[in-house]
Amino acid sequence: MQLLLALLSLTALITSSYCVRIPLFATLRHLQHEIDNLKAEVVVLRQTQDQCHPTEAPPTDVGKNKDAAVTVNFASCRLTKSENGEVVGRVDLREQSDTNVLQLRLQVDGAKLTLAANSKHGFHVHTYGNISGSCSTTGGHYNPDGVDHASPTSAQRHVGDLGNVQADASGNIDVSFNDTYASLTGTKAIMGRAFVLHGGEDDIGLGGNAGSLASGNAGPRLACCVIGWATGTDWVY
Ligand SMILES: [Cu+2]
Ligand SMILES: [Zn+2]
Repeated sequence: MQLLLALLSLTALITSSYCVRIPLFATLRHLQHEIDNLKAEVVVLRQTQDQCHPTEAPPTDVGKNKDAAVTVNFASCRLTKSENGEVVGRVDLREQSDTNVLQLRLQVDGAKLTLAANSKHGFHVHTYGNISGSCSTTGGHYNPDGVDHASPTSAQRHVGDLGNVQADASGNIDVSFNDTYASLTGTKAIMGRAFVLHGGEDDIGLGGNAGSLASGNAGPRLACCVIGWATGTDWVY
């Protein structure tokens, strides 16, 4: 409206006499001033619109990476005879990051340990990965929770409680099994600790005495090994 009035004034001035030159210039300056004001308002309006409707693209990676890369870890060790360090077997392990299942395979040459046919033997993870002084230097069952000895399927157990393994009719051991409590990584990690194969059967904490609640009365430590990382190239389950 102001612009219209100004234009009307300008027209009137142009059609009037030469002596109104000064008011004409004043009106032109006023017009220029109005135009500058309008330009400033347009700038402010554009800025406001940008704030209400940002021009940046919204994040496009929302919801992606739900299936993070699955990693698979392997471990292995060679079981050595407690009395002389002779290799008598091996333990192989595999664990996949998207499960809580630790896969184990234990193979023992029964003749080297004179295992009886179909005999049962306690098999545990002991605390220390030190077999420099035979298997006697591996400490007790790995037990970070400070609870009693039990079976692998008990709600509460030593992390190291893997129960019993059984020899076949020839006295050899070749068993594959899973455990869902012990792990290669995290707070229940057995890495760097020791497997111990015992001469007797583990009573899984049901023997009714202190030895049962501590270690299952599984008898002498026949063979052991220190758990270390492996490539998995010779993994067989
Ligand atoms: Cu043991
Ligand atoms: Zn135990």
